[in-house]
Amino acid sequence: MTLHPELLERLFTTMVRIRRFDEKTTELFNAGLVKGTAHSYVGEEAVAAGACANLRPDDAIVGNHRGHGHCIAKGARIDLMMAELMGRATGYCKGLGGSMHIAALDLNIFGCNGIVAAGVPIGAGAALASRIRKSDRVVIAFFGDGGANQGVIHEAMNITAVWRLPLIFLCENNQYALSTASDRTTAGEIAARAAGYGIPGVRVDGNDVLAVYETVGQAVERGRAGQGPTLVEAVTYRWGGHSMRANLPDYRTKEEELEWMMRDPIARLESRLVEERLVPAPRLKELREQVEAELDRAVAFATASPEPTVELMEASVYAPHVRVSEPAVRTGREITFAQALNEALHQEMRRDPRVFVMGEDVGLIGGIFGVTRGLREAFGEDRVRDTPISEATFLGMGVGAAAAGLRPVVEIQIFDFVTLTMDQIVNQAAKFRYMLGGTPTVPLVIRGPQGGGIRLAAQHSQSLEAWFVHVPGLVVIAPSTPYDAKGLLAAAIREDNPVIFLEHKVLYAQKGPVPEGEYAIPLGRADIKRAGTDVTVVAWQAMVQRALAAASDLAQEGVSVEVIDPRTLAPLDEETILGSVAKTGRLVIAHEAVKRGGFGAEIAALVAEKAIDCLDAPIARVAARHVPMPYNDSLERATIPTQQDIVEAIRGLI
Ligand SMILES: Cc1ncc(C[n+]2csc(CCOP(=O)(O)OP(=O)(O)O)c2C)c(N)n1
Ligand SMILES: [Mg+2]
Repeated sequence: MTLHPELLERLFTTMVRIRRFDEKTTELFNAGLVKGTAHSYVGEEAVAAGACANLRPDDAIVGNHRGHGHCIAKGARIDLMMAELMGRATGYCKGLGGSMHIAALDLNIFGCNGIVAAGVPIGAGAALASRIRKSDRVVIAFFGDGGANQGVIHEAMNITAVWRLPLIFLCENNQYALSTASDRTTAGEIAARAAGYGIPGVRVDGNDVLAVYETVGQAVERGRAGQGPTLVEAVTYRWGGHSMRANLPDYRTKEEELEWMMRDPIARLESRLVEERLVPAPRLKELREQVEAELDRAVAFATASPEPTVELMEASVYAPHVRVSEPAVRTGREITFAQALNEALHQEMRRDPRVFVMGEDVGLIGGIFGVTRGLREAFGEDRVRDTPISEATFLGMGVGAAAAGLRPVVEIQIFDFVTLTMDQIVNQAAKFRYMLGGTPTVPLVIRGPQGGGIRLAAQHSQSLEAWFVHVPGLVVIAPSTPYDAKGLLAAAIREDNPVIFLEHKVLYAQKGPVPEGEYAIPLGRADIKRAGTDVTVVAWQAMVQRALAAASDLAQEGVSVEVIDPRTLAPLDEETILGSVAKTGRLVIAHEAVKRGGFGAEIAALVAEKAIDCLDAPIARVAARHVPMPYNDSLERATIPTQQDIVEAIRGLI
């Protein structure tokens, strides 16, 4: 290895910058200027400094909670970092993220993370984006020895090995996860786990910056050459406590701490540089002084910076919604709901080369309900990817690929499996833009079938929309007709926010008129499926048809029912619902999900808050019984609301 003085100075300066930044952060935390918590990287500087010295500006990293060093080593400005730690509007995340969420997409820092190991799938997604774009960019994903025991790391090693993605798994083994020593939780050697996935796994002295530099350098070369991922385990030690906040009983001995402080990575490099006359001592002193001055400026900048406003905060949750308009003509051939979705996917993949599809069995067979049929033949395997059964990870890869500028459409084969992906949806996708100060976009569509009616029992039949509308940052779409399905899926793919796109299994085979050409339907625009004057029924997905059938029945008795399909639940077209209730004075809400805590409660509350004076009768909700979906068919029929249930609810109000 040739050691240019310039590289040696850079490694030295980076480590000193990291150390001094975190020493200063501890001081500021104790003084009450840095709040919440922060995790010091002191003692581990050689890992990030050595690893990131191999990267180009267009390469990416993802960090974890102990991420200051990762960001600094990748080139983050310490004044903007310090401002973030003080919660200021000038910080990297405008004070919305704090220590655990620092990111800078312009530097290809895809974010530190408050959820242990969650950044790794995101890093794998950035590596996938690199592959799809046919670039030689690589990604380093940092995680700890504790993080190494998360399932997503194993899933990610598998999928990146199969797809030969340019990801370096960089485990910083500081031998503890919070208070728990790694030998109490971890079987075998972490680096050895790579062998199970057929990829190189290397253990390196994490306090030797040159060893880290060289080892990661080889992994980077492998990644650039298209040879796939590498796992590097860098053994190191944090000098301080787990976090600046944690004030915990002792769990390490003083002797052990002192022993590791003797292996100080900065002192080690410094003495080698001086002894081997690689960099003169006065030059190192000068570099230290430069860091000190830079740090003083950073603290002064942060202290003088303004606090973020409530307006900034509220404007940071969603990117502006896609701007499209409802087509003038809704007529066309009769095709099924599944075919309509399929047309939208073909249309959008043709329109925009950034769109790609991944999920279980979506490629070769075109999905178990046929929604992605023909896409692989039309667009190739690079853009239509059959994944392993690793929902958490391939969904997280969707988040990473979306943040990297692609537009992934991820299929959840049956929507009940979304439970396995909740961290990536709720903590990552939904909050990515916000935590990063309201600028990045996450154009990710998460689609799949929910609902019952085909005897698939309790784990394949739930209606889960209420979970997602509760989370700021998500768009939730739930179409009921083939026409809506095509136009809304097109809009979802063009949308810059993460979208939960719920399809109903029993609707897949239903036919309806669908225009042949390209079109997209605006989000947050309800559709009046039938106009009426006596009672408003708000229903979505499979309940729309039942509500329409109930309306026809009641029309024969002279009762005029208006059926409103919100089509998108978040954003919700409140105006159309309130306008209708103002006209009819009566409201029934029908959904297939269980009643308690269902989205119907939200609509009822909306009308109670904003239009109670218009109501001539109590609000009625028609929803599933409070049971998991049974297998037995007559019990399933007894669980899901029927046309008759809706008729009776309406009759009860008039
Ligand atoms: C999923 C999850 N579980 C638990 C925590 C709480 N927690 C934060 S850091 C940490 C220890 C992590 O250990 P390790 O991955 O080794 O990283 P280190 O702190 O040692 O750098 C724990 C338990 C969390 N933030 N996320
Ligand atoms: Mg650890």
